[in-house]
Amino acid sequence: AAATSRGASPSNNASACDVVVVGAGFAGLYQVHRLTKAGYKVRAFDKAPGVGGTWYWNRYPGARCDIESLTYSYSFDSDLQREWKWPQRYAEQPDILRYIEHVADRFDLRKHYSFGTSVESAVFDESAGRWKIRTSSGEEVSTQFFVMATGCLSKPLEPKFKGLEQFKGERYFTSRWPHEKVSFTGKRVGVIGTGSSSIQASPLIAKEAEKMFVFQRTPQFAIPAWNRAMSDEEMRSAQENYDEIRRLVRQSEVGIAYEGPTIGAKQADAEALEKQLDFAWKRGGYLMLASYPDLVTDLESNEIVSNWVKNKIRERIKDPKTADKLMPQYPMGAKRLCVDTNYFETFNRDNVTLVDLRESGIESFTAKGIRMEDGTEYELDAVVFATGFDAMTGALLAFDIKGRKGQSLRDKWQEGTKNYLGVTVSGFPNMFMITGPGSPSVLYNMVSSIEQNVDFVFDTIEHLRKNGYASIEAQEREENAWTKYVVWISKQTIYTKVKSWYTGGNVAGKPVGFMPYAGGGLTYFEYVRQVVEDGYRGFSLS
Ligand code: N01
Repeated sequence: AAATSRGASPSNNASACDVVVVGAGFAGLYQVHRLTKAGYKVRAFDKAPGVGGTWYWNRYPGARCDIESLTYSYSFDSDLQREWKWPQRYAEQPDILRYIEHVADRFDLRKHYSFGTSVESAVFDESAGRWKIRTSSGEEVSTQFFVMATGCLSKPLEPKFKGLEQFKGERYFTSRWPHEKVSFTGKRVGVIGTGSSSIQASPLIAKEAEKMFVFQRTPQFAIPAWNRAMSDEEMRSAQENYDEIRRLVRQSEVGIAYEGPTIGAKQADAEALEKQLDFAWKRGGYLMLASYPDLVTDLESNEIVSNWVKNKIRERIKDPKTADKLMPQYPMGAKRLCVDTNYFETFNRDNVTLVDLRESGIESFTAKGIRMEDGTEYELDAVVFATGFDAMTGALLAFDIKGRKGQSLRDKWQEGTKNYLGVTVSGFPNMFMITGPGSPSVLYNMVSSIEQNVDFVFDTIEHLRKNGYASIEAQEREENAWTKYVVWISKQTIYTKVKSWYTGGNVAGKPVGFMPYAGGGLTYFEYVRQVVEDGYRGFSLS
């Protein structure tokens, strides 16, 4: 099916299609599903040999989702959600991967993909009004539309440590974990980083290793997951009440099913505050940040809750000196809040040492381990890099994307991520990003924000087809206004108070700004709905 009745039409070339989708994670698969079901000719690519996206790569011990599985799952098909059984409250990586594989099979999506194939360049041909996509297999595909479903946290960050090449021990990245079991038994292991990945992996590595050293640059907040198996009864009840679960998700600004207080933390009296925080703590997980509605916008309220949480963390650590070192010193949630199982208790073990990089930094790697600036040496058999990602823009800028007049996205974004609605970029017609910078993405339940963005892209392509348009492009003026609005909103929040992957501050040389849309999912969805209702306000259709 040719996508539009007017404008550029596919040539007879077998490599021509309506839409190219990059990525086989939650976003890419759903996009491919929506488009192919409606008859579009789609070519899709992923550099991994299989589906799963982030859940394909992140196989480190303890990897699991920090959003409850009942909501961290597709809502687009009621049979799918009624039939699937989640074994645990927070699913672990193998279960999430199994779910994604099931979806790929159920909707027969694999046949549209070339796996093990990276996209190496995408160039907009202005005279033809089409994109030329070149892949690692040497193929060139001509397409009318081009969707980057490449994920927010998919380009690993590999910090350059002096002397790393000399190190003779084993090296692992949490974000590229081997498929076979890695054994740490009898080994001295160094873990670098204390973000979500390390917080999940370290307690399990500590159980195996002879000795584990955690190299911490910034202490993190973590809330217990209180993970547990889902009983048959609980799962059955959820399956029967899925409409209600999704309704609660849809009315929440963070995309998680919950109902919370309507006043701010600083307005609550002491007794009510204690009761609410105790309730939130016992419920556990990411929702601690939603225990009061003003925690990301009001520093005073945030401080009240941050201090309460720090006291809870302190109770979990036996040695007061270690506890001091593990105390976060920024507003809770400004860096992505972590969800843990026995993280802080891990530092009570005799075989675990916290190495505080604020006291002395890493001077270099040596053949045998790590030498610190103060001369201390740690002999290590293995090092685990849990050093995070070049988030939000890493995958979008990983290869050359060239729009009108040969302008590259890298050049356009040199000083920041200009975009319209987080889905489109002026100068790059018919190109879409799923959960790109400027959309709620990582501040919302990822699967739900993916579904909304994918539906928007699909509806837009359908709108063009039905109305005889060949092209859609964000107008520069609207793009500037949206970009300014995203920055303005971020400045009303705690998120800009600390360096993090949200701001780009974790990557040397990356422009620092706040990338996701922080105004809340509901507000964003309503904004996008209005744009569409106003006849795609801010877009040029031709
Ligand atoms: O990465 P991170 P992550 N020397 O960037 C440190 C999602 N996720 O992979 O904070 C020393 O959070 C760095 O230190 P600092 C989730 O959204 C979800 O853990 O920059 N240390 C930090 O401690 C999460 O937020 C799940 O000072 C260095 C750590 O490495 C996001 O992915 C599980 C360093 C990186 O932490 C990223 O999490 C896992 C250096 N040169 C991930 N460079 C769940 O669903 C970096 N660090 C639960």
